[in-house]
Amino acid sequence: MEKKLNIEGMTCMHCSGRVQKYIESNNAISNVTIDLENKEAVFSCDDTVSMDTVVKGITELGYPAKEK
Ligand SMILES: [Cu+2]
Repeated sequence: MEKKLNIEGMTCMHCSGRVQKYIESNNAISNVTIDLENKEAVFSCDDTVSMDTVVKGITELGYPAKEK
């Protein structure tokens, strides 16, 4: 299924790259796209993925995230 997150605090390609790397480190997630301008991450995942964990992990990187 496709998921969308709202992610605050990304100011440049470096930030979006960090977030992208983090999300891609989850093997159950694919097709990760980060939209810096719209503060959005879109990706595909199966239902084994805990969105709470993903959201918390991104937030702990310094980019407050929430599910859209
Ligand atoms: Cu940055």
